Amino acid sequence: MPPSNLDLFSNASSGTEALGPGAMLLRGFARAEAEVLLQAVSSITAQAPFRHLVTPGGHVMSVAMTNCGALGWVSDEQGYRYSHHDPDSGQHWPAMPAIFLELAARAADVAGYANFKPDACLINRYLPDTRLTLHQDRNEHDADAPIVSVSLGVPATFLWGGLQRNNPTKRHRLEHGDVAVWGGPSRFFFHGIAPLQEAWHPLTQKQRINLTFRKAR
Ligand code: MD6
Ligand code: FE
Repeated sequence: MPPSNLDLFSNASSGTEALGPGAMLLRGFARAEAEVLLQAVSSITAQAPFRHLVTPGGHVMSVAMTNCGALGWVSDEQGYRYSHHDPDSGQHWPAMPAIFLELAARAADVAGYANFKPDACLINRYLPDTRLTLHQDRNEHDADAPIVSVSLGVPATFLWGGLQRNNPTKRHRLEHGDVAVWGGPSRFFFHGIAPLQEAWHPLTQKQRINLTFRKAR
């Protein structure tokens, strides 16, 4: 029997992989919508451009970030937090597009988290050599809600550890259209992105774009 998920991209995979307790990787889940998602990212960044935030320790992050939704994740010398306003413009963050909300809710549902209603979408831009060091996502008030993370463009290596920073990490390749969902027992697992390898994707050129949906309040 031919696989039912055959599509135009015969080298792209679909299906579900367990990452760990409460965490899964939905291969190719957002691939069909990728172009529309990236167009929405362009309109968001026209209002709230990508910028390099400074960590509380004074380091400039190599990942460029912006947000959409009621709340946006920000960092500066005062710490990490969620803010209703873009600190660069003083304006509210651009609204979360309906297609973002629907995709995030659908992915969460497939992974076993019903009724996910994110109020924050962090948008990350990676160029060659950009990395995100091991961290926990713990600035959200609602620890019961999962996190939904959408990968677009150039592939990346996801580093996936455990509850302690020094736990061994596994490496998972995140491809264009892959969606990771995690919560429950792995909600506070350490994770990161290895330095991005130089590559080319027709929709994003040298970039990887990541959308991370959270329920912050
Ligand atoms: C990224 N993602 O994939 C960075 N955090 O570019 C994250 O830091 C992340 O993918 C929490 C949950 C899923 C993630
Ligand atoms: Fe994270």
